[in-house]
Amino acid sequence: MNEEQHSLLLNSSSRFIPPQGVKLSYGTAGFRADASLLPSTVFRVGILAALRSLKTRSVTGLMITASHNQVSDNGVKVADPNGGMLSQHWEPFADALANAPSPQHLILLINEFVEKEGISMDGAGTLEVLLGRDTRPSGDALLQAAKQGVTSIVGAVATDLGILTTPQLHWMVRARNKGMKASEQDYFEQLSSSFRCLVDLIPTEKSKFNGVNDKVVVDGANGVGGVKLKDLGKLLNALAIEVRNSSEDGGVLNDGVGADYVQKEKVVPHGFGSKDAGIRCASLDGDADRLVYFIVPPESSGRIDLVDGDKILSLFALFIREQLSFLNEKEDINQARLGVVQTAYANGASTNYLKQLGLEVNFTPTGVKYLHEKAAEFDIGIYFEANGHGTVLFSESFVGGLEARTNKIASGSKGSEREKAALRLLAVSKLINQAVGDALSGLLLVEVILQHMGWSIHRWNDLYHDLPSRQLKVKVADRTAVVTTNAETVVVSPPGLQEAINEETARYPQGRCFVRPSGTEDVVRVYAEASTQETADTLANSVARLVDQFLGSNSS
Ligand code: 16G
Ligand code: MG
Repeated sequence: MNEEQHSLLLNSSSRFIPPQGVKLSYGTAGFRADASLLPSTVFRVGILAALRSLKTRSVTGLMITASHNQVSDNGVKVADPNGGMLSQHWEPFADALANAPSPQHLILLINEFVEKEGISMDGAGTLEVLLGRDTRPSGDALLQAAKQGVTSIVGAVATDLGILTTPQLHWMVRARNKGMKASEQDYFEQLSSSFRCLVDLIPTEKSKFNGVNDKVVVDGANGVGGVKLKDLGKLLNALAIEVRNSSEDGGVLNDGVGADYVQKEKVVPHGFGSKDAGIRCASLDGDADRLVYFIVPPESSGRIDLVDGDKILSLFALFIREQLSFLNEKEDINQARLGVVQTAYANGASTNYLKQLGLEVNFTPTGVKYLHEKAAEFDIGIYFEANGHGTVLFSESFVGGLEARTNKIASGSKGSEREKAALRLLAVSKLINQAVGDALSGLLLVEVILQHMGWSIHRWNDLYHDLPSRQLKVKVADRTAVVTTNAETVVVSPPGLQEAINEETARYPQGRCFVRPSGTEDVVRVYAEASTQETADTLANSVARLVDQFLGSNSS
């Protein structure tokens, strides 16, 4: 690096000294910690995002959020030029940067890395990083730190987009690099116009949607998602959205609200209660990249019926499969490959259901980056985690084929069932966020599919019945002592643990159980499924004890 670059980095990084004794890791989805510990990390991730832009000669993104975690936490992650997660190949560099003890170490690391990667730091070309943050009070100061990191690389521009949902930022990075319109207004317009297009294509005999149920009530986790959903809702005629727990309502972010709370605790979020019995309700997480639905049963005493990511996946799969069957009726186009991707947390009943539909079901380890990568192998790949992270990916060649086909349809005419199916699939590819799972676009797709089918949330929820399950966490001395394989379903280390789990699981009808080290917390997680709630609980508890025995320390 030249003199100018060297002194720029030295000056700026000496303003951001990392806290002592804290080791940070990029983890499953970026750095997360108490916000007070993060200024130097965020500054350094700013440098990383600029270097990534330099390497790829494309726009990258940097998002400041700690998602569903408590309001005093914050976090930072990078969006790659295609709008997806940071290339995994750069994660070790992110860890090293964040933990470099001094500005001198930092510069040394950067020098080594740019040489290894063949990045020329000559200041040539346009480098740009788009910056966004959620509604956390610490977000603004951290965004300023990120800006200083980005602009420590000669020639790099930091564009502050202010408060956004995480998926909006990913969408904008992708759109910019594709040369498409990429503002927030463009995002809202693309989502709302493709939604309208799908509504217009609803078969007339099905369009008498159950009037009692024509409103969806959404819990915004007291975060950014509710605000953005209200803006989006203004552009939609065919759907009434009532938003509760929006950030401007004054509640605490993720406190007794939001998709993570609703999915894990299976209870109503604040602001919901018996008055909502039977109504279609949904919940977003703090940065609006997770979506779950729920029903408040009559006389529920706080419990809900959860309609989770697995059911959203099943609904999407059913609809897309139906459209593909229309499309493939006359065999003049190649059969499209439709694949679904789940993790071991997917309820066994959902996997059975998807297999019964004749679909190819694939499994990956937990974390969006793994599911996304797998789903991208198909013409249409649908992925969801049970916790509500997920989206639908369309290959470029498949979309190209749909475009060619729909261009032929005379304007004004909606054509045959096959042509309508092509138009619908094309609209889905525009409605659903192709960069990353997005609760807002996911919600619109769920809503329009329910209208298309003429289904209530109850009808949807009855697609299959979840097997009872239980999740526990075990605090251990060293969670990295647990090493898994086969999409986290089999423990390879410590030796003997898997055999012991197998032996225990075999004693329960429909028993299934796995353990894995968390990617975000210092614990080992246990998941168990069985034919009754009682036996699922017993299996989970027994296996938690086994983990304890093999690894030592205390379970909770
Ligand atoms: C992160 C992941 C999520 C995963 C969760 C698992 C992203 C954007 N988020 O929130 O996909 O389900 O971690 O947490 O990838 P765990 O490893 O602590 O169980
Ligand atoms: Mg999130």
